[in-house]
Amino acid sequence: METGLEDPSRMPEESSLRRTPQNVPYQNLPHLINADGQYLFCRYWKPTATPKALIFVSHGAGEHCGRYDELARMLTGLDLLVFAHDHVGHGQSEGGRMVVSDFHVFIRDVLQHVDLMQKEHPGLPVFLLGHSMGGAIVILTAAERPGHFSGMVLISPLVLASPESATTFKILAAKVLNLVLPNLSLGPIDSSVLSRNKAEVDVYNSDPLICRAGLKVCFGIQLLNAVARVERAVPKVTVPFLLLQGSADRLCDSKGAYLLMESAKSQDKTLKIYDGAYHMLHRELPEVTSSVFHEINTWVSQRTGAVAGARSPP
Ligand code: XP7
Repeated sequence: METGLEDPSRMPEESSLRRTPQNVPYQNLPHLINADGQYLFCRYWKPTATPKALIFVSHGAGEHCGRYDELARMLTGLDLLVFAHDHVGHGQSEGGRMVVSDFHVFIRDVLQHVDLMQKEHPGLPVFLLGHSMGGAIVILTAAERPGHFSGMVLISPLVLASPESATTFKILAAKVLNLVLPNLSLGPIDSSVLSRNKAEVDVYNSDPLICRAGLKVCFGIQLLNAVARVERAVPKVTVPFLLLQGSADRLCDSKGAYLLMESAKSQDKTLKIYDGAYHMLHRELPEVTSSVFHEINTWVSQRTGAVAGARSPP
């Protein structure tokens, strides 16, 4: 019997049924659908003038792209069109919280979003900005498309596993554990090591979109994969970059920043070390964070022909 129920034109729009982990329908939110059919929450910050360049913002583990609003607004003031999404398993995107089948999914999704934006804005140069795990994503994204990106800004990127979290023994133990207890929690990040700015630690501890649950073994394995891939990619990196690193960062050791600085083939590379600063340099003590904003502003302006310090009218 013909019921008509199989007819796709009679089906309700699928997106109207899909909701964020916070139960908001995606049809009310900017989103994209990745190659696995997962819905990713997107954000766009548009300059008032015609954009000079595009820049993708790649957030870190456990957090979400809404935390880059201030940085993004500074960049729109330089006439950049800023775009971002919450990586799979993060914020308002789908996927088990802090779970990814393979680290490359993050890179693949960034490239999908970049391709989409470049189709809408042909001819514009594209930059990448990433923090921590988001920095590893940016490095691997740039490495996958040699010559494609005009530059990358890295805020305490994940380049090497911290000596504390990844001793040879712990790596071996994690690989064995991953086979039997992939969902076992490795314990949460001690939020006091994120920043010396207590107000920023409080913001981190109270944001409902941040996943503060302990890192699962299977996600730890993907982070270790990322680190191994970054190490192999670094000698092939030619893209210009600005690298910002805190000397007292216990989550992403400054040794990683020095390795990147020494091994990358980029002609145009800049490293700035913040003495005594912790991990979230863009959310650190006011003197550090204002310098971070200033350095990014100057570096990007010089490479896009924008006027440093410019802000779009309120
Ligand atoms: C590992 C393992 C590795 C914000 C981030 C959060 C820090 C780091 C955090 C753990 C186990 C192998 C809020 C922790 C990965 C990168 C922060 C852990 C970003 N910034 N990190 O605003 O992305 O690394 F087995 Cl490599």
